[in-house]
Order: sequence, then structure tokens, then C-alpha cells
Amino acid sequence: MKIKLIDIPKITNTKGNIGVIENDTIPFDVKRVYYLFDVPSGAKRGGHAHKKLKQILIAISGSFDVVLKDGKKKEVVTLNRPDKGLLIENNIWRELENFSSGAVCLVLASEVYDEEDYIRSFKEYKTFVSNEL
Ligand code: T46
Repeated sequence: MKIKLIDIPKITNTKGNIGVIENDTIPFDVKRVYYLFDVPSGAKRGGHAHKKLKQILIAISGSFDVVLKDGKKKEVVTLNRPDKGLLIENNIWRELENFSSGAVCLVLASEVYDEEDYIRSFKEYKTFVSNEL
């Protein structure tokens, strides 16, 4: 599985930095932005795949691990920098865990929220991707 980390352009300054995301920074048009915050210690998020949705995850603050599965392989990516975005394509299973205290996960999404786009059972996901191949 190819892990795609996107460099988010930044404007650095001794008074603090600015990260800037514009149309050409990411490979899709953003239709929704949401963020995970106040995640309790030990909590796990995700545990699903999307049929169509693509997303970029950014650790705006703190850190967390993203476990990615494509039905064959598993990869773990630690996000801990606000200038790196992890691209998660459609049809990829994801789990988020090991959130640090105060971690904030910003998500840029290619689609509006649609529960019909979720595959929330790993068994169903395995069947779905094997039919896609
Ligand atoms: C993902 C990871 C990183 C909405 O109504 N609108 C929204 O835009 C979102 C994201 C969620 N919801 C509702 C759906 C559920 O009733 O909020 C509830 C919790 O959602 P979920 O269990 O999907 O949350 P996470 O943190 O496990 O997953 C979310 C995204 O849903 C998912 O696409 O990749 O963050």
C-alpha cells in the first residue's frame, strides 16, 4: 500500500508559522471540513472504510496513529506535525488510536457527510474490496 504524505506549504516566522492549504495543495476539491478533539486517552476512532470519500488527515495539534488496511496489507502512520497531511483514498480501512493529550485531527473531505458511503464492518469491507479487484 502506498502511503501518501502531503507537505503543507508554510510561511515561517519567528513570531510563529502559518500553514496554507489552497486548491493545488491537495488532489481533490474540499466539500467538508471537520475535526476530532477532546479525544479521551485510550479511545479509538474510525474503524471503517469509505466507498467514494477521499480525505486528508492533519495532526493540527498533538499526535495520533492511523492504522490503514487495504484488505491485504496493514500500515501504521504516526501523524504529529501540522505541516503534513495523510491522504486516505477511498476503499481503505482506517483506525485512529494512541491520541496524545490535546490532540486535534483536522480532516479535509472530498464529499459531504453520507452514512451510505461508510463500510463499518471489516468482514463486509473485505468482501467489498475483493469484488472491486
Ligand atoms: C473518518 C474519521 C477520521 C456526522 O453527522 N457528520 C460528519 O461529518 C461526521 C464526520 C460524523 N457525523 C456523525 C456520524 C456518527 O453518528 O458523527 C457520529 C460519529 O461519527 P464516526 O463514528 O464516523 O466518527 P469517527 O471519528 O470514527 O470517524 C470520523 C469520520 O466519520 C470518518 O470518515 O475517516 O473520522
